[in-house]
Amino acid sequence: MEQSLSGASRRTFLKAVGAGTLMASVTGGLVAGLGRAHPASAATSVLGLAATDGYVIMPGREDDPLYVFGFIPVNPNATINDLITTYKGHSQMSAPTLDFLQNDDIKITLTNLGLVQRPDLTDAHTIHWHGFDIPSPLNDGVPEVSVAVPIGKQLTYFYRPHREGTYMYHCHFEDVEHVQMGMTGIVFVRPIQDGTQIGGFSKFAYNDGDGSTGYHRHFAILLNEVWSNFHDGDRDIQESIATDYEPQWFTLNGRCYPQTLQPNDYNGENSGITTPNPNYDDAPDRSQPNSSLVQVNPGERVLLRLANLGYQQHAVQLPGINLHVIGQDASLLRNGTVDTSYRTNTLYIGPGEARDVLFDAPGYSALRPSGSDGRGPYNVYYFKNRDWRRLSSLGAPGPGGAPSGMMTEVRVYQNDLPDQEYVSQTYV
Ligand SMILES: [Cu+2]
Repeated sequence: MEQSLSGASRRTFLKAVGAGTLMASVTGGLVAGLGRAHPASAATSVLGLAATDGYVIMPGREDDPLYVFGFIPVNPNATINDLITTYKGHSQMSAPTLDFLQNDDIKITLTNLGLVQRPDLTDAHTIHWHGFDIPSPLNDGVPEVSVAVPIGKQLTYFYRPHREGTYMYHCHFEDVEHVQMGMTGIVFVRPIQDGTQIGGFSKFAYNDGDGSTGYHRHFAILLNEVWSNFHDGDRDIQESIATDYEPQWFTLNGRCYPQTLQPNDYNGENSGITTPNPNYDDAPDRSQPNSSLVQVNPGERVLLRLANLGYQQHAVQLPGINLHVIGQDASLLRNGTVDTSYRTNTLYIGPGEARDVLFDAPGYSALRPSGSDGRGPYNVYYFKNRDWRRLSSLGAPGPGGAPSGMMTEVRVYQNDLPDQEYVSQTYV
């Protein structure tokens, strides 16, 4: 019997993507494994991702969208035929942010839909959780030592992450190509300490025991570069030489400023995750659905979950606000009892690296509103690359001229924002 792409199922996925909702029964307790005790699963998350191609908009390429590969969220129970009919050629960049709780059972069914633009290219795809130090090889997504998913096939990956922190995921099949083509996203694991009250917080980046990694709001931001040669070459059946890498665009969550400020568009309705649109299409704002806008209340503690899946190091700054780096590559910066976290105004983050960064939002100054949006007046602080060349696109000038590139805004509002229901929630 065929199963349809029901809205309810898609909603279930999107809840896990954005809201981190626990979706199954709680069992708790400990189970003894083979000679080693592991915590039992707290809950089970069942997700679907589909791999296919599509197009995105970059500055200067508004009339000539850029060819990409990517992961899109789909109903994990839908048939392969239904998924191909609905989603083939409708990819997105960047991939959905995945939010899980430590020790959850996680099942992600990956379906390879094939490529519309390149039917001759019969590449398989995988899901690789980058930075997990104790993966099971079968579920690690490295095709040379495991399996990959051919066109028209599905594979369900299984995980039970025992270590909290911010990671990233990407396709590992012909990875230099597929990663650059857009098959990249952030995955993070919330600590089991979440939900307890420590130091005035109930949400934490790590199991710190003292509340030092507590936060009020968190935002997942994927840093990347985009090199047109690779994308145009794949579109036109031309080989690209990776050592010639010279990216034109520098992106946050697959967008250049000021597109980074546009709200999340998980569902085509600009309304977060509540009304999923089964007719997911490749309109520009939907093929780049992940906002980087950071909206906060005065005095709140904010966690930035940063990952870099480009091929170059980046130095980012948030002028006017001190950055407190408390996590690096999914590890709490604490050596025994020694606090190795650090405060900086310039954060360096290399390819394949992740950082967890806390900052305290300043107060709101009514004397100097920077702007106003649907939430009222705000003061703005710029989260941006330090290199002016990465604040431009195709040679166009950066801020002050034609702002572009790797930049977004932290908006501190005069009026109260409601509590965050899921990571990177935008309020319009
Ligand atoms: Cu791939």
